Parts: sequence; C-alpha cells; structure tokens
Amino acid sequence: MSEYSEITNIFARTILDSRGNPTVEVDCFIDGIQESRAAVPSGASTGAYEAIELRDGGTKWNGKGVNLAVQNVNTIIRENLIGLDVVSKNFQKEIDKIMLELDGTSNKSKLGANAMLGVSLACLKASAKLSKRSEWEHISHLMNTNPSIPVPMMNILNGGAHASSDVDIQEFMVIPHGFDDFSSALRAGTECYHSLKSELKKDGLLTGIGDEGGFAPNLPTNEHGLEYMVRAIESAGYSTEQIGIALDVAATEFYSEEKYQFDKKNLSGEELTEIYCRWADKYPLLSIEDPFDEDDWGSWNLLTKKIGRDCQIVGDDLYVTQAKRLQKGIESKSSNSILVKLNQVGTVTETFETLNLAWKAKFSTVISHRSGETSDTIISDLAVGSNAGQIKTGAPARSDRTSKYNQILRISEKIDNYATPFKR
Ligand code: 2PG
Ligand code: MG
Repeated sequence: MSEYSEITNIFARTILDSRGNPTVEVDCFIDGIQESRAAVPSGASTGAYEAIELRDGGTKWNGKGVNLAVQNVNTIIRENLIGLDVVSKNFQKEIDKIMLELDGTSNKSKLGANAMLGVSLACLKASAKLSKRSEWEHISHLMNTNPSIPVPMMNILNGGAHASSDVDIQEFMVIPHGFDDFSSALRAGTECYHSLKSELKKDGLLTGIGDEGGFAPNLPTNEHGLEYMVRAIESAGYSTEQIGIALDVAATEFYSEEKYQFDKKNLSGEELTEIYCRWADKYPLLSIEDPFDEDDWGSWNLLTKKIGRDCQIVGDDLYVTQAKRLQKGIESKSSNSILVKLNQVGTVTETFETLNLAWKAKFSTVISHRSGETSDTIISDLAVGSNAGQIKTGAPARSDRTSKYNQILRISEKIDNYATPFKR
C-alpha cells in the first residue's frame, strides 16, 4: 500500500443547488491534499421508492437543510474511511460497502443517500485522479466497458412539477440522433431550443423557463407541446428523421385513486395508453419516460407490448435505479429502458450493478441529471465511461445544465466512438 494514496480526511459542507435549496458537497483529502470534490443533486418529482435524501426539517431553509447529512459525513463516515487506499483493488466497492453497513437500513434513511452519494462520488474522483485516469476512463476501467459518447436528450419545453404552467407532461425533449458526432447533435438541439422560443413568441406565449432551463408556457392541451416540438425542429431547418422527440410524462405526479388527471380529464391507464399509441403514430416520438404511475405495472406492460418495438419506454420513478425493482420490470416486461440517477440509489457501486442488470436484459440506458443540479459534471463521465448510450441533462441553457453538455464536448476531443442507440 502506498502511503501517498491513503484518505487522510473527508469533509462535507452545505452548498446551494440550482433551485436555491441546500445540498451536500464533499471533499476528499489524500496525504493532506484535497484531491477531489463532489456535489449531490436533488429531484422534485421524486419516486416513492428512491433512497432517502436526509433533510433537517424545522424552519430554517424551509425544512430543507442538510446539516444532519453533512454531520454524518464529517463524523461516522469520515472515521470509517480514513486510512483506506484509494488506488487499492476494489476500493470503490469497499467504501460503498462500508457505508451500506454503517447505514444498515433498506432505504439509506440513517446516513442519508445525499451523505453517502457525496462520499461515494468524491472517493470515485479521488481514486481516478490518484490512478492517473480521467473520470470517464476510471469508470470504464471499473465497469470493464468500451466507452462511447452518448446521444443527448435535451429538455426544451418544461411542464409538470418543473414549471408553474398548466402542462401536465413534465419534459418535452429533442433527441438529435441523426448526426455523426456529439457537437453537431448538440448544435442541432440547441438551434431547436432557440427556434422553439421564436415559435412560442410568434403565438404570444410566455418564454419564461422552468427548473431545467426549457421554456414553460401555458398550453391549451398537452398535445400542443408535441406540435410546438415539431415546429421547433422544422423551423430550425431539420427534419424529424434527424431529430426525434422524447417525453418524460412523470405520470406519478398526476395519478390519484387509480386515475390520471390529464388534460383536465380523469383517464384510466388504458385510455392514456390509447393516447400514447396515437401520438407514437402521428409524431416522431422515439422515447416515453414514466408514462404511468410507479405502481401501475399493468399499464406499463400494456404500452410496452403495444409500441415497445418502435418506441423506447423508460422507467424512472418505476425503477429508481434499483436493481430489485428493475428485476421486477424485466420479468413483467414493463418497459425496455431505464433512466439512471446516482442519487436514487445512493452509491456508485449500486449504480453500476443496476446498469449491468439492464444491459443483461437488453434494456437501453439513459444517464440522467436531477431537476435540482449543481455544477458537478460526473454524470457526463458516467454516461461516457459506462457506454450507456444516452444522457438527459436538460435544456442547452443555464450552467447547471450546460456544464454537463460542455464536459461531453471536452471528452469527445479524446474519443470519437459515438453511440447510435436509435439507429435502425
Ligand atoms: C426526472 C427528473 C430529471 P426530478 O423526472 O427524470 O429530469 O426530474 O429530478 O425532478 O425527479
Ligand atoms: Mg423522470
């Protein structure tokens, strides 16, 4: 063991996220020098089965303080990780296991998934640095993958829990999949973002933005969102063969008493399925995330059966990046794709396990940001290093979102293996 690669300190603090809420940031020190830093994101439309984000409650920060999580890092977690060698074999697995044992709960409610993920990521980055690898190279090394540059899913029209508008669907995204490299795809998606603004303005609609940087107008119906997406793509000078549309419906948010409150109507799962099928026929719809509630497994199965051959059906709240729920989805044929968010499960090792399980079942995988973000860009490295194929990280605007796209631009100077998840 080299004395120069041992953890000498782990230190957490409170910082602000992109929504102005507190979150956890963790520094990792090797031989007395701060070698890495990681910040933890936070969701708004969180799934009921996500690992617990520890919040202080009370009146300060509207109850959203993360003092308890910070203290957990600076006491119990720190004490148990000091002295570990970040370049030792199985280091990542080892530190994640130590934290899981210290926590001892099934949902990370003792230490907090925000405390654990901050440490897990800071350790991953320190290990990469001391191993003289970039973060994406290190992830690829740990996962034994062939790295690739992901296709972006760019959320240019925000609704649902991410906006104050009357639109039920949370995210309308462009997928610029018909391009030879990431920078051309990013440019095309960004041009659609700007043309969407012009199209909305033309119709006298507001162009204020939502939590992920996309425009957030009121619209007469949800389908109008799809029409604006097509207008944005075409008025930017592209065809819908080159740029498709993805939705994150986040349907759990408007499900109650076994009905979906959608477009001011009370719909059953079957009725909503019919709407999606019609849209898949009429629009260049390549991907639908969370079309149904997180416990409405029957509707998921029905939609996947009906359009899953041509359309990616993505489980986010359904799986919450957890292998056990994903296993259930694989067995019950509930979708053909999974959204992967590190903080839904809380450690790097468990995230890798979920990705591996998804690939074994031939599911496609999308690495994702949260609606509350920081300037941390590790998800870009994760998307490349894991060979996930796709990344969704919001609009091409606001540095909490552009930081991730910009990191992929930098990485793509080093490798030119561009993923082609939508090639038929
Ligand atoms: C989602 C995410 C990210 P949130 O539902 O996919 O877009 O939103 O972080 O609010 O859960
Ligand atoms: Mg989602």
